[in-house]
Amino acid sequence: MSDPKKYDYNADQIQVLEGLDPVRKRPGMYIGSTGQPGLHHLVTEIVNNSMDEAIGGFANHVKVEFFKDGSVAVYDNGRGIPFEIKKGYGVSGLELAFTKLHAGGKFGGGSYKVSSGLHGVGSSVVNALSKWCRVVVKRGDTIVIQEYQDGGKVVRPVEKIKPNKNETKVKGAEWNIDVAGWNYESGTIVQFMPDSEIFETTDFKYKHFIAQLREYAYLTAGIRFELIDYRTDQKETFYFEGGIKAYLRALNRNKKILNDTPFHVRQNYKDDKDDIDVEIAFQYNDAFTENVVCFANHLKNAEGGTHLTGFRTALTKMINDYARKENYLKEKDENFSGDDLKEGLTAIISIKLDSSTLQFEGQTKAKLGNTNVKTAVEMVMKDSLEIFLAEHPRDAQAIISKNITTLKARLAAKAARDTVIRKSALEGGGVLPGKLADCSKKDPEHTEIFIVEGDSAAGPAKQGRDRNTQAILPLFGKILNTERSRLDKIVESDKLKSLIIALGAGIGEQYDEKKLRYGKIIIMADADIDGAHIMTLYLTLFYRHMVELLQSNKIFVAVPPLYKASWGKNKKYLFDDSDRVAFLKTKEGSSAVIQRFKGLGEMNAEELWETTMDPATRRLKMITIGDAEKADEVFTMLMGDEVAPRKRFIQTHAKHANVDR
Ligand code: TTJ
Repeated sequence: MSDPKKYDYNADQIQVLEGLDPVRKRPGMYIGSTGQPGLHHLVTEIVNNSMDEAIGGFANHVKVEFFKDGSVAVYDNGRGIPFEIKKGYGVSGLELAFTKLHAGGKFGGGSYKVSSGLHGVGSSVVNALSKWCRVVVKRGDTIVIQEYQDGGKVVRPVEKIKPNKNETKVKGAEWNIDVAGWNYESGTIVQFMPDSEIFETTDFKYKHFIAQLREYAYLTAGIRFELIDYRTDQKETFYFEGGIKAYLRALNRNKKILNDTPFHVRQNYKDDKDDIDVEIAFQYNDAFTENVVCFANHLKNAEGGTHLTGFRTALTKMINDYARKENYLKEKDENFSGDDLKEGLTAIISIKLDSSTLQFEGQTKAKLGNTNVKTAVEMVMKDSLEIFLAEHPRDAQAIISKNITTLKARLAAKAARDTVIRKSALEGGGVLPGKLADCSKKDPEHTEIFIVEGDSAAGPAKQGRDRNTQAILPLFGKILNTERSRLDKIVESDKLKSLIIALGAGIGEQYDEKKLRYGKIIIMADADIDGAHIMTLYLTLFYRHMVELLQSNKIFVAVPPLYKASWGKNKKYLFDDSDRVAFLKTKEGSSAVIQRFKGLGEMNAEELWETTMDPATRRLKMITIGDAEKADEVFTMLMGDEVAPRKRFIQTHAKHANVDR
C-alpha cells in the first residue's frame, strides 16, 4: 500500500517544544471539551497511535481494556515506542513523547497518520490530563516501563522489568495490565487514569468504543481489535478480512442486492503535491434510500466533503458513458443526473493522507475540505469503475436498470406535476372560482383583491367594497401546510387552487407576473392568534411558491381597528391601544362609548369600508421579504420535523396559541 520507509522513523525525529502546563490550564484547546467526548478522545488518541503502527504494516492486534479502578489500557503488537536516549536531549524518545508538547511534531511526520487528526493532540496530552499513566514497551527480550503521576510528572524513569510479578511506583495505583499475556515479539502498552479533577465525568461509555473499534476494524482489513470491559465483564472482538467490503455487506444486510459483485478499489494516488490513499466500495440494493459513509484518516465525515464530491462526479460520468456506449441510454434519452444514481446506493469512501494537512469544514467540522482529494478520488474511481463495468456486464446491467427506473420516476413525477399545475392552476379551465366576487376593471394597475378569512366577514366586505376596483375572495379555515407539501399537493387543495386561479399568474417555476390579475393582494384576517396563524400560512405560501409577489411589494395586510368610539352623533375608530389611551385624554373621550371589535365579522359593510377597505382612509401594512422569511421560520418550527422547538414554542405560548396537529 504505502512505502514502508515512511514508517522507518526513530527517536531523533521527535520535535520538542514545551512542557505540559498549557494542557492542564486549557484542556478544551487540546481535546475539544472536558465532558464525555473529551474523555473518550483520550482513548481514541492512544488507540490512533496503534492504528498508525497497524496501517504501516507493523501491528495487527490492538486491545483496549477498561478496568474496575477507572483506568484504561491500550495494547498493540507494533514495533514499540523507541526508549533509547535521544541524542542532544539526554532523555528517551519515549519520555519526550509523553512529557513534552510537540506541536506538529509527530513521530516521523509526513506519512499517513491517523493520530493528531482532529485536535492535534498526542500521548503527552493524554498524560497531562491523567492522574497517573504508565507505558510498557517490549522489544525482543527487553521490556521497559515508565510511570507518571499528577499530570505527567515522571515518578519512575525508564527501567527494565520482567514480564511477571510487577509492582507500580505510582501511589495508590494498582498493577492490572497483563504484560506476560501480551506475548508478542514486540509491542506497546499504555495505561492511564483520567484525572477526575479535569473531567466532568470519568465514566467511559463502553458502547461508544464498540462502535468506534468496529468501524476501525472495517477500515483496516486484517487487523484484530479486542475490547474488554472488566467493570461489567463484557468482551468483543472485531476482525474483518474483507475490510470495507465486509462493511458494505453489513450495511446491505437484509436488503435485496442488485449487483452481486460489489465494486471495490484500493489505490494510492500520487503526483508532485499529493500522496493520497483511496479506498472505495459500493453496491446497489433495491431500496430507495442512499447510504454513503465517508472517512478521512478513519475519521467519519458525516457531512461528506471533497472525497464524496469526487466520488459522485466519477460515478455519474462513468455510468452515463457506459450506459450510452452499451445503448442502455438511447440517443433521445437524457443523461442520468447525480441524484438519479443515489437511490439504492450503499457506499464506503475511505481516504488517507498526511494528517497534518487535513482540513475540515461545515457546522460540525465533519466535512472534508482538502480540494486535492476530489481529484484523487475522481481519478481513481474513473479508471477502476471503467474496468469494473467492462469486466462485469451483468452487474453493470443490474445497476443501470435501477438507475433507469429512478430516472423514469423522476421524469414521470415532473410531467405529472407540470400537467397538474397547468390544468388546475395556470389555466383553471378559463373559469374563475365561484367564490370570487371579481371587480369590473381588468387593469391590474387599478385593481386589488382582498383575501378574506371566514364567511362572516366576506358578506360585509362584498357589500362594502368598490366594485370597480376591488375583488373579494373568501377563503375559509386554515390552508394547507405548504412547508411539507410539494407543489403538486398544493395545487390539489381546493382553497389554494381558487386563490392561484384568481391571481392568474401560476405558481412555482411557471409563475408569470405578467398574467397577474391584480395590483395589490390584501390579506384580511382577525387581529387575534388565529388570524396571525392564518397570516403565517399565507405568507409562507407566497414566500415559498410565489416569491416574486413579495419581491415586487404586492402583498399587503389589512389593518382593521380594534375599537370604535361613539359620542352623540360622532364616531372615531381607534386602531390600537395607544390610539385608545390618547383618545381617552380628550374632551370627547370622557363621554364616549368605546366598543371593541372582536373580529372582522362584527363590523357591518359601512364600517368595514370606512375603516379597512377605503383607499382614502384605510391602513395597509406592506409585507416585505423579511416579514415572510420570519413567517416561514415560525412555520417551519410549527410544522416541520423538529419536535423539540415546536414543543418549546407551544409550551411558551400555550395560553394563546391554537396550533394544528
Ligand atoms: C517508533 O519508531 C520505532 C518503531 O516504533 C515506532 C512507534 O512509535 N511504534 C508504536 C507506538 N507502536 N505503538 C505505539 C503506541 C502505542 C500506544 C498504545 C500508545 C502510543 C502513544 C504509541
